[in-house]
Amino acid sequence: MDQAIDVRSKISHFRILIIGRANAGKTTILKKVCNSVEDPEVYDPDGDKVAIDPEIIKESAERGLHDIDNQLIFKSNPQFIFHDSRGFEGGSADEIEKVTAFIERRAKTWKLSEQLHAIWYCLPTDGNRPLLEAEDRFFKISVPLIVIFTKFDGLVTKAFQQLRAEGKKIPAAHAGKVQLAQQMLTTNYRNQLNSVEFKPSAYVQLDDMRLEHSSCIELINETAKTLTDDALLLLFVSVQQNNIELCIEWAVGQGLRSGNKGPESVKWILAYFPHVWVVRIFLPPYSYIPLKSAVSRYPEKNFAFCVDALKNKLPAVEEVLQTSPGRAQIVALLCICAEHTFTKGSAFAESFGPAFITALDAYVGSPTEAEVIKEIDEMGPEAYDYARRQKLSNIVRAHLLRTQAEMA
Ligand SMILES: Nc1nc2c(ncn2[C@@H]2O[C@H](COP(=O)(O)OP(=O)(O)OP(=O)(O)O)[C@@H](O)[C@H]2O)c(=O)[nH]1
Ligand SMILES: [Mg+2]
Repeated sequence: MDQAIDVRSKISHFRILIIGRANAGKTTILKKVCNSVEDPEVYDPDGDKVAIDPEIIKESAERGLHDIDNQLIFKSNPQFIFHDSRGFEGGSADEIEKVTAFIERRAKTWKLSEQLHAIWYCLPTDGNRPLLEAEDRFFKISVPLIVIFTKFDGLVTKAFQQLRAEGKKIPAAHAGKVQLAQQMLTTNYRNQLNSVEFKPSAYVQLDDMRLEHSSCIELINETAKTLTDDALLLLFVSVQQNNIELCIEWAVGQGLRSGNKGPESVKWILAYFPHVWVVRIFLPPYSYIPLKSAVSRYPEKNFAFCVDALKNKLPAVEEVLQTSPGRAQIVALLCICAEHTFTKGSAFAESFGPAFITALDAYVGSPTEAEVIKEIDEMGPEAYDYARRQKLSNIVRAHLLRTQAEMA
C-alpha cells in the first residue's frame, strides 16, 4: 500500500479516453461524472490552454473538443483528464488509424501521468441502427475498455412504441417497456459484441443522463473494478468525487486488511478520499489546480496531522488497534470523519486540518460512536473477509456524522 501511495503522490490525474459517434452522449456523461454544468476547458498536449469561443467560431470549437490529443478538464473535478474522440464514425481508415495511434502512443509512454488509464466507449441505444460500421472495433491493449450503452431511455421509448404497435393498451405498454428494452439491448447490442476480437472489460448501461437525479455511479463502480493495479485503483477512487461510498468501501477494506500496523496505517485508509490529496492542512484551502502544476505535496502532511490528531484525541489508540474490533472501530472513525470533511465541504471551506478536528470532536464520545461500537461488537471478531468489509462499510454508511447545525 505504501508503494501505491507513493505512486499516487507522483501522479495527480486520471486519464480517460471517451469515444463515441456524434451525439452519443459523451459530453453529458463527462459533465455528470465531474458534477459540472459547464463545458470543459481545453488544453493542448503541452498543457497550454486552447482559447475557444464557441459563440464566435463554432467550427474551431468543435475541432478543439474532438481533437483526440487535446486534454479536457472540468474546473469542478480537475483531477480527471479526458480525451474526446468521435471514433470511427465514418469507418474511414484515417480515423481508425488516428485513434489507434493515440492509444498506442499513450500505452507506450513510460510516464504514468501521461498514460491512458481507461477507455469509455459509448454506443447510443436510441438510434435506428444498433451498430455502425467499424463501431465494434475495440483495441488490443492492456488499458481497460468499458462499453457504455448510452441513452437507454431512448430504447425504452422505442420499446413502448413497439408494444403499442402490437396492440397493447397504454398501461400495459408502460408496464412492459423496460423489460422489452432490456431484451432489445441484449439481442441488438450486447450479443452483437460477443464475437468481437478484443473483448471489452465491462459493460454499463446508462439511463437518461440529462436528468438531474440520474447517476453514473455504475460507470464509476465498473471502472474501479477493472483496475487491477493497486496504484491506479487508488488514483481512480481518490480522484472521482461522485461516489464517496466507493471511497468508504475501499478505505474500509484496506483498513481491515492492514493488521496491527499502528497509527501510521491511518494513511492507508485516508488515502482513498479525494480531498486528502488536494486540500492543505491549513490555508489556502482547495483551489483549482491547473494542469501544469506539480503534484500535490499536501498528503504526507495531512496524514501526519491526522495521526497526531488521533493520538491526541485517543491516547490509547495503539492498544485499541491491537484487537480486531478495536481496529474496526478506528477504521470506522476515520471513514466517518473523512466522509464528513468531504461531503459537508468543511475541508474545502476550512482547510483539512481544522475540519478533521471538528469531525473528530463531534464523533468521539457521541451517541453515534456508541452505536457504531455496539454494532461492531455484534459483528463478531472474525478475521478480515469480504463479508466483514461489507458489514463495516454498511455500519459506516448508516452512521454518517452530521452536526446539529448541519441538521438544522
Ligand atoms: N434521451 C437522451 N438524450 C441524451 C442523453 N444524454 C445526452 N443526451 C442528449 O443528446 C445530445 C448529445 O449529447 P452530448 O453529450 O453533447 O453528445 P456528444 O457525444 O458529446 O456529442 P458530440 O460532442 O457532438 O460528439 C444532447 O442534446 C443531449 O442533451 C440521454 O441519456 N438520453
Ligand atoms: Mg461532446
